[in-house]
Amino acid sequence: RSTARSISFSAFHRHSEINAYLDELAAAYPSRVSVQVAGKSYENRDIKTITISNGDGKTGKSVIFLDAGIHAREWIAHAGALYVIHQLVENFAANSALLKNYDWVILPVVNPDGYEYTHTSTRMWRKTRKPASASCYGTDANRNFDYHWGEVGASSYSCDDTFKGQTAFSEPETQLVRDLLLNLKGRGKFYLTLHSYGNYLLYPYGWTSALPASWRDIDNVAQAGAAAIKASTGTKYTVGSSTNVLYAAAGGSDDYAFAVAEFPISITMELPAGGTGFNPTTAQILPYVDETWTGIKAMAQKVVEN
Ligand code: ING
Ligand code: ZN
Repeated sequence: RSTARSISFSAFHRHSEINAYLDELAAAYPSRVSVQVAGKSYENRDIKTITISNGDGKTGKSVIFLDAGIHAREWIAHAGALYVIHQLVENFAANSALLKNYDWVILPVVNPDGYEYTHTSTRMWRKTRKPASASCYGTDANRNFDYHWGEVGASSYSCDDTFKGQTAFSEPETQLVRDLLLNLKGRGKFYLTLHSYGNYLLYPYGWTSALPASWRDIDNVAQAGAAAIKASTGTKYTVGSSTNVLYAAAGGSDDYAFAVAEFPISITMELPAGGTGFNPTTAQILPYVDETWTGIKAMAQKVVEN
C-alpha cells in the first residue's frame, strides 16, 4: 500500500517526471487531489502545486504549505517533497489525521529552470536562471523576498550565489510563491520549506538576531520534529532561528511567510548531506526522505493538535 504507483525513491527525477507524477495522482485520486499550474518559470516551465485533502468536500480549511527546490542543487529537498506527497496521497489511511482539519498545498519544485540546469549543465547551480546582469545569470530566490530585503547576508553582485536580485521579487518564481502565500493569509498555519544540507530546523528571523515574540510556539513545533527524528534514526537536528544557529540572511521565504503572509509557524528544514553535500547517492534517497517525513509528520501533528 505504501509503495509508489509511478515514482521511485531510488533515483532523482527530472522536472517533467515530477509534474507527470502530480498529474497522475490527480487523475487517480480525484476526490482528494487536485493539481494547479501556479505559474511559469522564467524559461516557461509549468510550476505546479498539488492540493491534498481528505475528500470530505469541506472548503476553506486551514492549510499546511510545503515547498522545496528554491535552490536548484539541493536535490534531496525535491525528493523529500515528493515523499510527503506520496505519503499523504498513497498512504492516506495511515496519515488521515493530518488531513482532518487541514488541507496541504505542496510545491515540490519552486525553481525548475535551475533544477533542470543542474541536471543538464552545472550540478552545483543554486540560483534561478534569468539573466541577472549583462554578465551573469540567476538570482538567489531565498534572498529575493521583500522583507528586510538585502539588509544582511545577501550579495549585490549579480555573479554571486547569494545575489539578492536587482529588486525584491525580481523573479517570476518568487513572485509565484509570494502570491500563493498571500492568498493563504489567515488560512495558512504552517509554512515549511525544504533545503539542504546540514540537519537544521530553522525559523525566523533570518534578517536579525532578535526573535519574534511567538518564537516559543515555533520552537515547540521544530523541537517535536527534531525529537521524532532522533528517536527514529538517531540523527541530530539543530533547532533555532536561522540567524542564531546558522547565519544571518535577509530576503528568505520563511521570514516572508511568517512576517508578511502571517503563517504563525514558519520553518526551513535543512535535510542531510550526502556525497559532497548536495549530492546524496541514489541509495541514500529513501532513508533520508523517510527520516525527513518522520520529522515533518511530528511537526504537522503538533500544528494540527493546537
Ligand atoms: N540554506 C539557507 C539559505 O538560504 C537560510 C539557510 C534559511 C538562511 C532561511 C536564512 C533564512 O542560505 C541553504 N542551504 O540554502
Ligand atoms: Zn537552500
